[in-house]
Amino acid sequence: MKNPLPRVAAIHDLSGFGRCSLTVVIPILSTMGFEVCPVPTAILSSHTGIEGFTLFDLTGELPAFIGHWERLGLRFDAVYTGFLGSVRQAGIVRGFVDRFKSEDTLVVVDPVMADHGRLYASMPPEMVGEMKKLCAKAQVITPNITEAALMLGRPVPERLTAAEAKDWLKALSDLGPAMPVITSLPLEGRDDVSAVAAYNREDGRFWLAGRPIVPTQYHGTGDIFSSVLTGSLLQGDSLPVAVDRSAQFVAGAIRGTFGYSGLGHHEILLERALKNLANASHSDNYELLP
Ligand code: PXL
Repeated sequence: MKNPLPRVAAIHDLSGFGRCSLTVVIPILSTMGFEVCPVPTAILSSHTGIEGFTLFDLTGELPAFIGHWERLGLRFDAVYTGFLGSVRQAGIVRGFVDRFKSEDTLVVVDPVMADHGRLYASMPPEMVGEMKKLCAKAQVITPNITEAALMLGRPVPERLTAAEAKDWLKALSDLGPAMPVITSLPLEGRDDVSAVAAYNREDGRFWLAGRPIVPTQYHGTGDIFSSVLTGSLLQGDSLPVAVDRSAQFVAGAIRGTFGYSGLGHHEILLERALKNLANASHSDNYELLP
């Protein structure tokens, strides 16, 4: 019998504190109605933005872990990858995609490496080339502007015009994925908006979604965005609706947190927003990129 619940292989780290990666991927995709099968890439005491974090790399365990899944004959409706524990792991994850994907499998790669112009603390520079190769296997990729710049070998821009944003999206699509999405896009003339731009190579259309900027930064918002995007596409939403729902949910989670005093940057109150994802699809705020 066909699995009544679509199944997602989620290849991310498990960070004990600071909501990000598997601690947001699993609740979001479960709430949206999917079975999540995690492939933990590393175990951390917290995300790498908190000083003193510990990291136990699980690269050595993955071949046996994946081998068991192969013997079980598992199949996935989506493979969704994020933070990797080592450069060598990137090759193993590419092998995973090749072995477990079928014609209908949605492959989403979030090339988690960097933000605000810098690689994360645990990331060697060689990860950039490895992530590029992994992105080539995806239909959808979700770099932030820093990750996009690193993969394209371009400087991180202060501002991008709409025409430049289209050029960046096309260049990312040339790496392989038919649907590149760039988050944290500093779009000229939209200083007050946290913008996300997307391109669908299949129909040649470019999309823009965004929400008013809240003057704060929370860790894990990229993981929240990409998880909702994956779930939304699996539910059958179009690319602009999926991008807009994701931007809307992230903005709601940020606003639901920002009003409280005394919370740190790693404490986005995901659980207060989660139930909104159980509602029927709702999107009202995307536009064509001019
Ligand atoms: O949110 C991306 C992310 C995922 N996993 C780990 C991280 C980060 C960002 O800092 O450190 C371990």
